[in-house]
Amino acid sequence: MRINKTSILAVLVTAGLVWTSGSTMAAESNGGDKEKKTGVKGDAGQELAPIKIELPMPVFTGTPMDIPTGAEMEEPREGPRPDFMAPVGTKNVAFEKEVTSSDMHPVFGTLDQVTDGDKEAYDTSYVELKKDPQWVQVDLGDKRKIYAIVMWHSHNVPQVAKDVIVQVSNDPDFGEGVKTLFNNDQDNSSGLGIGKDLGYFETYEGKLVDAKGVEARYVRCWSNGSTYTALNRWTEIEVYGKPVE
Ligand SMILES: [Ca+2]
Ligand SMILES: [Ca+2]
Repeated sequence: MRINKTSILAVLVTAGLVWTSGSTMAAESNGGDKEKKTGVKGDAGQELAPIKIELPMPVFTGTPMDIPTGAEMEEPREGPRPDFMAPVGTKNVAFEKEVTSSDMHPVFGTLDQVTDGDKEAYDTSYVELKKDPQWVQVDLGDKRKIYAIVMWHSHNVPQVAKDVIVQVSNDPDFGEGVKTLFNNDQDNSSGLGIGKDLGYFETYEGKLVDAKGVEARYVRCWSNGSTYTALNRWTEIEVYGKPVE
């Protein structure tokens, strides 16, 4: 009993130190403008509403012990993620869409798990790809106007996915017209450019990336293991968008 209590205290103290050092970093706004309400108009005059994201069950509280060395981390959010506003009718257009990968033969699970709607933290809810930088790619089937991408790598234990990069293109090979929406590979170890975004802790809420209405058919998401495993785990990718008018 004594040992357990001491261990828990050590975790809390360590976490506290992590927060203290992390809190000096600029927090990412993530598009969560609190003044926005249903019925407000967007830049193009269209009516906006909060997107509805169905969340899986949280399975832990607390924070990872080992944040990547030298990585600039996002300040943890207090309370739930603020509503993300997008034009009325915006929904997940990635559900059950085809998934390809740099590793077409996963270590564990199958690629279709990335868009099957199961976002839970069970051991059977993620697909596991080999180590080193790997990507998964969702084919939306047609060009879409994309407002937000929400991704869950793995949220069964506290961890930080490394070198998270989110790109879109209309070229399935990502040879041209590539737009990078998020990149926290701050030392450019993946070779796609120096990432200016912050590291973050995986949680049941997933990570929401503001796509600002970009038009694209393919979404490619990179990672390079996590603080928990060198392998690349993917639970789900959701792409909130609308047909291109
Ligand atoms: Ca899934
Ligand atoms: Ca890196």
